[in-house]
Amino acid sequence: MSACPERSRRASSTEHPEAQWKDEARTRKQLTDLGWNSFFERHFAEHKDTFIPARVTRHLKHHYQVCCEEGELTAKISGNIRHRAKHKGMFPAVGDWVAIKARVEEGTARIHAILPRQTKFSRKVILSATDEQVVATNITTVFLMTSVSGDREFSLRRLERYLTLARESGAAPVILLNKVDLCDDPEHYTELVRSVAPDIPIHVISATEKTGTKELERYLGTGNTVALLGSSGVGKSALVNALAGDEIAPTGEVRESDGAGRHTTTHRELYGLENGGALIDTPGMRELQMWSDERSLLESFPDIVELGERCRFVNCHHVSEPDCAVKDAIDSGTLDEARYRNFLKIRQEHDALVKKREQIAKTQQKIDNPKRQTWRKKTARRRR
Ligand SMILES: Nc1nc2c(ncn2[C@@H]2O[C@H](COP(=O)(O)OP(=O)(O)O)[C@@H](O)[C@H]2O)c(=O)[nH]1
Ligand SMILES: [Mg+2]
Ligand SMILES: [Zn+2]
Repeated sequence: MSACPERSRRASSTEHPEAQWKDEARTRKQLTDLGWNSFFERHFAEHKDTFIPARVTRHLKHHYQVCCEEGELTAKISGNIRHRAKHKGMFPAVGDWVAIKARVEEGTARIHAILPRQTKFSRKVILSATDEQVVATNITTVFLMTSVSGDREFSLRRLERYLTLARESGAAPVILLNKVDLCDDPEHYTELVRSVAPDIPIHVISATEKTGTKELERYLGTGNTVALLGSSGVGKSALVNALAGDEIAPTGEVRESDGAGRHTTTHRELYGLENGGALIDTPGMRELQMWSDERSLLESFPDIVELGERCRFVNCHHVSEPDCAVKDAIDSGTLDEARYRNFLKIRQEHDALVKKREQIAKTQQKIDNPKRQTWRKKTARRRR
């Protein structure tokens, strides 16, 4: 199944004006179903005379798949985008609305511009301290999925990380506890999750049995884009299929040996739904690292922030300072030590990233301001 709800390319209807009008109304609805709105319409105005709008549904190694009113096309980026891109985040990502030039007969297109993103979910690129990888854009809701089939697939710490990133994205997070059919005590897991995310909606579901999935429809529908995130094997693709009512996403059998799912989803993909709205399926992100600002970090740990207000020092790091309310809470058992350690770890990553960014900014400043540098060189010489 293709990402476009309307799979076939639009047949030519130019010979019949009335038919064309109907066609246009339908295709416009198609784009709206897929998330097109007045925000994008406004930003598309400058491209309107030359290009048509499309949404990126897949990102493969050397090309993109886009969905437009002409159907689904294979697209490449223009030299202009390539040359102007200063970092990875400036390339198109799944979920982006783009301005394209279409060659419908060939089934191809060229992407000439990326419209501003309403929201974006990103993570740090492994091995690159400052480059961000944009996982999905223009999403309204993030389904953070975990499985309750056993402790191996369930991790509160991982959930905290995903939550921090989700908050940063601008989309609303929703937590899904999947595989309830394999769980004796779902209430136990719900309580655990509620303790770290008291303000986030939690749904207990089974993607394969379709229990609890009906309630998820409220997050879908015309104009909405939901991204599914979570470790490999928790059932993201199975949920795509349950919500689409069709086997559109490949799912993996769980390995007998360690209970982990095979990596059947190898790339991110956006699926348009029959009743409007879109779902973005993603592969598991094994080494999820942080790309976030401090605000979202603190929002994910409101209990620690609150405790921190009672520390003796305003700038207490909650590590070795005297009269630290956070350390006291750990000693008295009111704050979970594992949660505290996770907080420290995420904060450390965050601090390292900030440092690295500052260094790069400094270097960039020197490059941008060569005059000052010559002056510096001169003064250095004079000193000698
Ligand atoms: N028993 C049970 N198995 C599930 C459920 N959801 C997914 N699975 C199975 O878990 C495995 C991994 O699912 P998949 O959707 O590929 O996970 P993904 O990697 O997150 O996309 C597959 O064998 C699914 O059939 C569920 O609610 N109950
Ligand atoms: Mg999958
Ligand atoms: Zn403290």
